[in-house]
Amino acid sequence: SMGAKIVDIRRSASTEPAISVADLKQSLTHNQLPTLLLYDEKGLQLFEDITYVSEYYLTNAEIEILKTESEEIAFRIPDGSTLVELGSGNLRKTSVILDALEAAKKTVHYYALDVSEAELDRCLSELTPREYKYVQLSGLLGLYEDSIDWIKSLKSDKPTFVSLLWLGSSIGNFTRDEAAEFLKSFTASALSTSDQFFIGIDHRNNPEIVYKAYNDSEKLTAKFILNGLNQANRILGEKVFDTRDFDYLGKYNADVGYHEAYLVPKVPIPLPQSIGGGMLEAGTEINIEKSFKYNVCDISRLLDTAGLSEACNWYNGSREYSLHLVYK
Ligand code: AVI
Repeated sequence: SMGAKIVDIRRSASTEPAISVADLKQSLTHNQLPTLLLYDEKGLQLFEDITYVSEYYLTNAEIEILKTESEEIAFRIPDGSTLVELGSGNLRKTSVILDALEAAKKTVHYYALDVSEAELDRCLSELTPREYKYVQLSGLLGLYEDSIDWIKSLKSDKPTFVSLLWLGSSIGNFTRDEAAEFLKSFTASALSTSDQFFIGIDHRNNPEIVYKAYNDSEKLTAKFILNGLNQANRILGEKVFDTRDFDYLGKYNADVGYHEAYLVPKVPIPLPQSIGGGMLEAGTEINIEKSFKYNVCDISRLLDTAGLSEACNWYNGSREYSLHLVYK
């Protein structure tokens, strides 16, 4: 393709799928399915569609911060350094930062990490008409975990200052403990003391507003969540699940501060032996996603547990969302 170079950094490139039949079987015994099922090529596109829905306030709130603070953010990213974005998805938010780096004449190598080569290619090629002179663009095909080893080897080849971007409230799709552990796994093995992390975090906002963000009137969230079943079928090698047989159910739990997305069969679904056989009863609530929200205490606890210090934070005007710059 004409786009930027894409490097496959998957540990077991193409030999082993990121989600196995055993993973599906295991999670179904707990009435769950892996969240990663949502992110096939189609799922990444559906999520992008969601980011344009006004009820999904997170993206606009984040873009507002990035636009307001773009000079400050560019100032914080050193000349000659490396910028890696975890789960880059659509690059319309990132382009705000890249444009600011270019304007500041900073030579920075930007790497977009995501799980679909086709989507990486499409999103990176949307940036190439900008013809950056200072900013260099590349793609990394792989999972979050794969990027840890990749950063380690990048650093051992040639010492470089690394900034990680983890935007879009992606941290929210981990439990609070998992999020802290995940951040620790970077700081423990891949990051040096001077390196830094930019993390976008959604807040425990008005419950009604959060609920609507995940239960939009255009029903795009429902489409996005139901599409997870298509990837499950591909992994199973047969059409076990028909999306028309399922409802989407969203619940916001303000006490614990998370939204939960469920798939609910409308009719009994026979399961193949490979995932345990038997029937998935109609009405069973199968959780496929949690979206954790953070208040100020949740954030400081996260950073304490992860052993990170905060250099700055920026809030959007209505304080629904914040961006945090942290280091170890
Ligand atoms: C990607 N992730 C942060 C989104 C979220 O808000 O949890 C995915 C999403 N799920 C439903 N709508 C959007």
